[in-house]
Amino acid sequence: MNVQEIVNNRYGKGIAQCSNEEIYYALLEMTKSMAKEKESNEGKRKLYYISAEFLIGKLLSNNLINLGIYEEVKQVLAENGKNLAEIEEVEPEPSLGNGGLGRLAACFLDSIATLGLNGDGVGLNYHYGLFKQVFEHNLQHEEPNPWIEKESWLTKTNVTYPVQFGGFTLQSRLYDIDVIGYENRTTKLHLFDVETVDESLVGDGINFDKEDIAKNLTLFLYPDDSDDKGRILRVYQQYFMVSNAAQLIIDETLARGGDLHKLNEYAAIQINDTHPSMVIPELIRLLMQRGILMDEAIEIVSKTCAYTNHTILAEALEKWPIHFLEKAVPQLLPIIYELNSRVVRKYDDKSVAIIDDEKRVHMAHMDIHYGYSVNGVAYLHTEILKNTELNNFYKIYPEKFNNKTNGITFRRWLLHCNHELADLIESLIGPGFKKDAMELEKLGALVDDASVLQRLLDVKNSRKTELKDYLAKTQGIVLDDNSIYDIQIKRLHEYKRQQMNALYVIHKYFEIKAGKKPTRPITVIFGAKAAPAYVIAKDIIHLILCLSELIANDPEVSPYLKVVMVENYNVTLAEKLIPAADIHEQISLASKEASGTSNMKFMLNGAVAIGTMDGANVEMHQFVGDDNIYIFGESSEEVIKHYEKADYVSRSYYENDANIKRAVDFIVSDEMMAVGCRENLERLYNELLNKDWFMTLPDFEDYVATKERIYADYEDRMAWAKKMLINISKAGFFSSDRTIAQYNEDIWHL
Ligand code: 26Q
Repeated sequence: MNVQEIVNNRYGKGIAQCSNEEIYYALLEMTKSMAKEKESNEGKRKLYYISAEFLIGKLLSNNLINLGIYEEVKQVLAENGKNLAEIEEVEPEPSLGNGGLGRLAACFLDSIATLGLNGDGVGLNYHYGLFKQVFEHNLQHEEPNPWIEKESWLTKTNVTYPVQFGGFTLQSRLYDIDVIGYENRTTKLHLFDVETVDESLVGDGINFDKEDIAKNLTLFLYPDDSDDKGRILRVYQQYFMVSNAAQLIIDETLARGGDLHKLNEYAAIQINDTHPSMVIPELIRLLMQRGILMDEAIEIVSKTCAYTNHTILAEALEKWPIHFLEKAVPQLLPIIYELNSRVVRKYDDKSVAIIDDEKRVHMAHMDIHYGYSVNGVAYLHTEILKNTELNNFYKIYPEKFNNKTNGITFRRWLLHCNHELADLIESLIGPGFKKDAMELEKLGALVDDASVLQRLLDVKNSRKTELKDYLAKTQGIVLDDNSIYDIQIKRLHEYKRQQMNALYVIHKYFEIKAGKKPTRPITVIFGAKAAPAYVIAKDIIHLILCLSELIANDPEVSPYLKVVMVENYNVTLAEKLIPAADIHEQISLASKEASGTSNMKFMLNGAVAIGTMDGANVEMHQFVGDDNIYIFGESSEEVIKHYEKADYVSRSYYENDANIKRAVDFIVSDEMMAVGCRENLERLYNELLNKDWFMTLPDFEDYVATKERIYADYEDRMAWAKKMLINISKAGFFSSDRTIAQYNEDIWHL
């Protein structure tokens, strides 16, 4: 059925007579029924990608593109005076993830479907997702972000399982979302929920009664990116997720005529960070319930599960106090004790034990001992895991360790978010790059063609204007599209060093005051949510918002420098910001950013990076060379040495460098106090002066010098356009199709 027919059936009128809402729901219905026709799951071994987060973003346009009917639908709507872009606005964005790890899972599902692999995602159906960020008085506040409407991408199934907790049992309900691959098949995202959840539990902001698990279990995604404020509710959520996953896997295996003694031939489980790690003891428990002896159950599960690590920050590695598990999931403890004692008997090394002296269960340790693969998410990250962070495990199991450099889906991050650029590329090298991202290399032959470079600049300019219009309309933000757009968008964390970017803004403010005006105005754009309990992260947001206000009100500086922080940064905003960027900031402290994935999205959209030798920046640098990426700062080896020797003293940088002192002091100046809160600003000032755990100050001067260089280089527009084109031409490696093909080749063997 086509749009016209569906609209007619639903509303008894024509498209032209419908509201955008009505058309949206008609398109939703049409897309869901088209997805059904394409359903297929073939092959013996099936992948289950278990993840606490799937940051899928809006689905309508992407699904239309992948079904190959985007242009046709757009045309029909236009003939009836309707604009598809406006209809897209009607769709709520599901915020089922914190950041990189969740968005990666979503890109992976797109690639799994596109490559026609036999694999599904399994996660939780959080009713309010992550919080919605609002700014008041230059501070972040959190509100619930409801996204589930009467009609949505969710399809209620009749699959339901009992999940037993200490003292009570909950009955689950499975909801499915179709994942439509590009001109290919569909796969499923399975989201489990409980029907007893009570949304009225949520009161002021995102506060709710933490006691009543039956009523609160799937209300929110735990909003913590890497600060282990481990709460028992999160244990309940995790166990609920993996017990459902394990029951589903066993059911599907048996339904396909499989033999549980050979479960590993029917299933591969990818454990996305340690959040789903309890699937290991749970699956062992369920196999034993079905008559398999413990030795064999452990062996089967160890051949089924593979673990991906996404961070080396020690504080982000999950360690659950035994008494949490005793309360929430007592039935797992005998198994976890047994898994631990087997390790302890075999290896006389406390550092590889599953349970430590403080009676905490190290989830990653369980994954490494009882899984068959451990992977990092970029070359450097995997090397650090092998040689430093997990070295004791690497010595035991060298064959388990492997690297899978992250990737992004080019459908969403080019074809969907940047039609103009995709069209330009197609006109230059044909449509082949849509299926095979490596074909972008063909652009390399055109880097000296002035007319091509001019068209590339034209596309960028039009995207900058589009962003300007969008932010004016949606957030009341006024941009100057003749300025340089310099963008940093990612979760707020000290290791990502938004504070260094803010210190640069202060530095520039002083330079402008002193008469050193930039050739062209600069717009520094931030987007970031801070975990609600992460105090310093919230102080950094406060600093940025205060700077934004202060500079906007200073007529001496505002014509040359503007600071913007977009509210409620999410996938939808990323899709508008990334195509409009001239420069992107990838300035984490070397060794701390496992990979980064926005770096790849910017590169693909023709922005140039300023960055440290960290995460996937290292591989980007290797592909594009020194002339096309701006690298600065200490190396990961140097940084790791500072930590080993504990020799970093931030105050000495402050005392010996006038620029640093001037910038840091400004945080607590009278001018700042006039727009900000003393408590927040002083706390941040003291943090930088007395601790600065992520070493902002040692990299500062190099950062400033590199920024000056990149802004100067921007003025040679043709030379800059060449850098843009080279970045795009080398982005093919970062397609998640490549990443997923490697997972399948080396780990899953589907
Ligand atoms: C841990 C304990 C308790 C509660 C929450 C958490 C928690 C939640 C989310 C810990 C970590 C996360 C998310 C981590 C994350 O997004 N990591 C990013 O993963 C990307 C995909 O691999 C990488 O590109 C980024 O470098 C990495 O920061």
